Amino acid sequence: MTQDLFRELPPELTLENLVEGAVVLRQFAVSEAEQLLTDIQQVSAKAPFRHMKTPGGHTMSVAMSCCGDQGWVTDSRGYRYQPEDPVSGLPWPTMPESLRTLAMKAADAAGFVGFDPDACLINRYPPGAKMGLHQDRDEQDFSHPIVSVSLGLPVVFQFGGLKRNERPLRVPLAHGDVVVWGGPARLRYHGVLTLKAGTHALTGDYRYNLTFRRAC
Ligand code: MD6
Ligand code: FE
Repeated sequence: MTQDLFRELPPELTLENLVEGAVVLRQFAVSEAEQLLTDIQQVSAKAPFRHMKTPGGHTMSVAMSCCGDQGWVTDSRGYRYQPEDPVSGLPWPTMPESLRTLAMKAADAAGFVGFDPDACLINRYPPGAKMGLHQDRDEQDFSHPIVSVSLGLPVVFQFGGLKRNERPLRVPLAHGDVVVWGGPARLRYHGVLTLKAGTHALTGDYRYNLTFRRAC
């Protein structure tokens, strides 16, 4: 009887505060990871991963896809959100329910109740790929948080200040870890260090990162 009771309890939730407004939910997405990865494959069948070009003309080492009402793009004209995939000219694939639900649950757990993302950017990192320090500032309203889900190979996340020159924290992120940030942390600089080669049972030699945003 007691055993049955315990079996019903949700897995322990660890809230790790990085700075005010930013938390890591360790292992939050582990039990749903296989479903998420299946749904990522479905999305990428319609909106294939591609290496976009920065406005400065550099090709990104990370391959990207998107789903939801809005997708994030970069090209010679700059960074922006738009409702259609520039490769196909079609609307971005619908955000799968598994992704949307996870993002809302994570935001709730972090204290950002009522988050309703309209964009999910899917980043695929091969070994050697990295993401330099940047701010997420292409969204209309910075009162909404961002939910970031790590799947597959681990990486070191850099979490800096509101100015680029502030020395960043180094936060190791593993499969299933979720970072949520908003409020006073919303415009902090962040990035990821170079992905080390490895093999993960579910993702092979890749790391995937999902970032959920409210773009409009
Ligand atoms: C990544 N993440 O983890 C890159 N941005 O692959 C981001 O750029 C990011 O994790 C905003 C909020 C959370 C993030
Ligand atoms: Fe970012």
